[in-house]
Amino acid sequence: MLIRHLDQVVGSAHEVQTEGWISRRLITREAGVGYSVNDTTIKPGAVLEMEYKHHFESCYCIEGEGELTELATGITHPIRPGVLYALNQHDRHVLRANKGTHMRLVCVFNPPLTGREVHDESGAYALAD
Ligand code: 9YT
Repeated sequence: MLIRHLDQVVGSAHEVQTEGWISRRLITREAGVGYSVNDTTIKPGAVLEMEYKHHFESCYCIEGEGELTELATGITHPIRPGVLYALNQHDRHVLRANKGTHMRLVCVFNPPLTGREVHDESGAYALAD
């Protein structure tokens, strides 16, 4: 069994900070369970365009508010605590956190992240070896 606390990840090599988000990778590929689990904070007012070409991702909102636009259809969904979205078709999307509030998401990736990924210019993460 694995037991982790966020405090062990904050400030470690498994915390990744970018302009728009901070991700704490609680479970990574090295755990050997086939998925990763991240506690991700989207910064207030951030607008992130992403397309996880090599991964499936589900995000469960636990704090804050924002919106998610599916770029294939233009449909926008409000995101608030209790909403889960699953990118089951590697959907290209734009995630926005409302101004004045961060948004906090629990994110699961398959295949699992190694712990250090940041987006490439297309909004994807490279596939680990
Ligand atoms: C929602 C989203 O994909 N944000 C970017 C960070 C990502 N969730 C991660 O690496 O944890």
